[in-house]
Amino acid sequence: MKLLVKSLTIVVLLSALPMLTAAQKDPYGTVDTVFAEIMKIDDYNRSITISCFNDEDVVGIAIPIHMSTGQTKVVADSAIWVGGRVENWDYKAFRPDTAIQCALIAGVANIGPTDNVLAPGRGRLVTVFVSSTDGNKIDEFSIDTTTVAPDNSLMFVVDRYQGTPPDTVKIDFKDRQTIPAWVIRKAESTE
Ligand SMILES: [Ca+2]
Repeated sequence: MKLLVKSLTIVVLLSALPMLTAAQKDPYGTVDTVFAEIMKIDDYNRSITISCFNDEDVVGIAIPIHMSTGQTKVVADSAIWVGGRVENWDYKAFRPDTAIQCALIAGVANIGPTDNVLAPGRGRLVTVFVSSTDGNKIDEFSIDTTTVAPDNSLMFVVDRYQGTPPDTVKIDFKDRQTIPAWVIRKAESTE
């Protein structure tokens, strides 16, 4: 029951936040950036390393991705959070939807009485592994950000308190959602 309540809370949280989006914005310092780095593992497998830069405390992330692969179908089959910057967050979600070649990567820092934050910095969040589903080699592979049901688009949620004590400011819920920049990089092939 507790788990059910927890997941309902998350669904409500994830689905309610995007409705507040008015326009691209990041009023907290400079614009935060999400980087997606694609690496070829072999002819049938790719990895996508998602990292980010942020210069304020962040407590929520939603990073939906769409994969374009020409004729070959792929599945995003796992996500590794270990060693990443949000490893200790209460809730980390990886929700692939193979039918539409999308995956939603999402995280909420605190579900219970914890005070996790993604402090200002730069580095890896998660690595996603992708493989061919139909036995064909992956010739083309590119990704972009997208919007996936129930209305999740690329966004960060900043902490309710911003600034350095004693100049800490409490931020209204409606102003806590930011839209980071999105940068795709291709890692050097080892071939
Ligand atoms: Ca910022």
